[in-house]
Amino acid sequence: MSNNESFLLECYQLGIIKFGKFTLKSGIESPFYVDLRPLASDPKILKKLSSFLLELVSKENFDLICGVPYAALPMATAMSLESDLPLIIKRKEAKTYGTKKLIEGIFSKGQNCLLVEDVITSGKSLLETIPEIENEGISVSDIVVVLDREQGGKELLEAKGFKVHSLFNITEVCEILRKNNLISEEEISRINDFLKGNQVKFAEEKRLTYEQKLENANHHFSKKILEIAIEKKSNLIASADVLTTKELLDFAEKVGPNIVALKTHIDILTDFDFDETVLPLKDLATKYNFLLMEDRKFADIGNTQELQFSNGIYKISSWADLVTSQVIGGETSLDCFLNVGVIAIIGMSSKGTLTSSDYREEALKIAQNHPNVIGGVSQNKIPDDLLLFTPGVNLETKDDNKGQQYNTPEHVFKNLQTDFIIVGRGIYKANDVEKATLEYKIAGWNAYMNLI
Ligand code: 5BU
Repeated sequence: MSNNESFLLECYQLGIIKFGKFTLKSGIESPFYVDLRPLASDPKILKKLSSFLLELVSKENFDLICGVPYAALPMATAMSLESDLPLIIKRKEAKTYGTKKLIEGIFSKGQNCLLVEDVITSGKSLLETIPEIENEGISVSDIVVVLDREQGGKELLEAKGFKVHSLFNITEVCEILRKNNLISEEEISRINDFLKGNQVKFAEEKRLTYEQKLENANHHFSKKILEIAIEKKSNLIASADVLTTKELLDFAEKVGPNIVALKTHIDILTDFDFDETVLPLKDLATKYNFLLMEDRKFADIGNTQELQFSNGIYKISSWADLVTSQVIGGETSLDCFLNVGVIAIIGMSSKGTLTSSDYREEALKIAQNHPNVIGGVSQNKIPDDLLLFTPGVNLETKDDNKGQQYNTPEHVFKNLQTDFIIVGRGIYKANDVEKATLEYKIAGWNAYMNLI
């Protein structure tokens, strides 16, 4: 990952760019909204930003530096501190008393000033600002901007003889966010349309309700999980990534009343014993009405998967209601999964995953065609005929330093229209597991209710 790319991702976490439907001052509806002001509230980011901006020009060419108010003021200040270029301040309106000055600070006629702007859109506000500076006898030749929205501003200023140096343009931003699974193909195509000057059509973001999905469901386990969701008002799956049978059973007892399914990695238990582990777990699943989902992620030829599914010490087929499987072995490799609901791995939540959009497209075809498959795990929207399961959900953190990438329940419902959230450490590492379960249950359910 380039420096620029990782820096952009850091900035993105501060919420500086949002996708959706925004009405601009002009009344036009834009598919994205940019506000760089939060960058100034993070000193480390502001410092890095100032270095990146200074790298765009040779500071020897300038005597002064000036930010266009207000968003670029802290940026220009940080750049002045780093480069030793003296700062001048341009007021938004001239003072009505005293000196009536528009430019504050120490400068002399004939000096060349580097202008700093946060976002360039049409370029009109810069074209108003520049003459006000030039009126004081200061010359302006270069402008550095953090983000070029690619709506003609850069070209307009360059046609007038100014050099515009931008750190990012919106196309690069989209590309970086797409590579990191932070923006959907649909959003990108809307932005491309918008940049081409076309009016953007926003589809009504209505999702199917669990009741509607239940009506359309054909598989025993897709019906079952939807019925539980409706009955418990929950779309929460707790991931029990614990190491002993005791911890697993204690955890199931605590989360059981509020979840639709308990997800296991049964092979990480250090003391697995079929009778001691599986039988009481099945009892708890019956007692609290949740499904057992074994996150085995099968990834082999059909014959081997069949052996792995029913044999060995775990005998998964005898107790799991749902299993996860890769589809890398092709459609026929899924034939062996009888009497369970298969959840196909379409896209992964980890940084650098190879589940590219081409891969996901092919994986979805297999998932949609196979009668054993009830849904998919993905970080992107999937078609309505499959249930969407989304891990990488945490209310508190953004990553785990091991490649996991987290989003909030609200984000995944709104942006992916997910059906079920999968939460591991957010719950099993919490001091109060029951309280954390309720928090995630309520956050997931409210996020769903807001969309229907
Ligand atoms: P966490 O503690 O909330 O990060 O746990 C997430 C669980 O979901 C964990 O058991 C993973 O194996 C699982 N998971 C995931 O995190 N991301 C994926 O893309 C897939 C599974 Br597929």
